[in-house]
Amino acid sequence: MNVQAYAVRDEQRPPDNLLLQVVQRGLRSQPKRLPSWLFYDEQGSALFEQICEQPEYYLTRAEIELLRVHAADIAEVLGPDVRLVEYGSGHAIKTRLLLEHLATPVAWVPIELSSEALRLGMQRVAQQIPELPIQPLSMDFTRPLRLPVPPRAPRRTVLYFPGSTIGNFEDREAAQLLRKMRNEMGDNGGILVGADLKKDRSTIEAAYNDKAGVTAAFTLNVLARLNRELGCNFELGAFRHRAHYNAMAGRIETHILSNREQRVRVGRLQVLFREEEAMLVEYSCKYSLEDFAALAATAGLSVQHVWLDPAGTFSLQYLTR
Ligand code: AVJ
Repeated sequence: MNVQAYAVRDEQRPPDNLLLQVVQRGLRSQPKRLPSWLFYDEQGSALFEQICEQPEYYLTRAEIELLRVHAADIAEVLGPDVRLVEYGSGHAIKTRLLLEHLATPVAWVPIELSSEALRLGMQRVAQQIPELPIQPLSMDFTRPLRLPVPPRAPRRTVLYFPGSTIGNFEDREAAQLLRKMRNEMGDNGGILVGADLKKDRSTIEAAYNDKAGVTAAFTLNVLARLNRELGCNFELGAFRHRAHYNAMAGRIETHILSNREQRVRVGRLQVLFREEEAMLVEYSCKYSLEDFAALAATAGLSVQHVWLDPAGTFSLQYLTR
């Protein structure tokens, strides 16, 4: 494997008590909420890969289909000698569909919170393109990046942010993240970002309420994680998953509901949940093409190209200054 460092650079890892602080703050606020990056520990990342295989979760299939149809065209727009920096690389299944079409890529820089997912993704890409230098960063991509020195000068740096993960951020935070990315990509760079499109409620809600219950397990894994890492005593059977499409706001809102009144230990804090109290854990925003162009514009970016999957359910957008 052509990996720069043996140990993944563990960039500015937050102190261990940060998790407790973040969780306590979220559980003290009214209404209760938890940040959605909490989903992605090793088990959560594995559950997310399973979600992608559920018949109802159209996003991943649409994006892969999009890449199958348009990857050569996308690669032509990006040009040769690209350094590809990937935000939230996960198991990197889409990455190679893009990388295999790029002319003489300089390096792939996967950024991923779950080190196990990062390892698997790197293994997958290294197997397919053994000569490609890989410079992994194990960190939260919302934090400031210090990009590793590339093995040779790239013609441009492209930040690849697939999956519609940008939809997990409310517009203000999404714009802030895009502005950060705009700085990181440099003058000649670009952002290739996946954005799920608005469509009928039933299709969207089904994607976040699969029959097999994998999404519910993914959501409740957040509580299991807090039990594992913070010694909390969430009773998993006493909470349930709910994902509802707020058409006005254009987003899926995922909550964890308390089935009954109960108290949970979170560090030194005793947290009271009322019966049917809802705790927000995730937004997944859906966009019209106009919505997304407006969002990009607030970050000083313009949409250069938009590619859609054949069914028109999902978009991949190339943003530049
Ligand atoms: C990985 C953030 C794109 O919001 O659709 C899947 C995560 N949550 N099912 C999404 C997720 C519930 C997913 N992203």
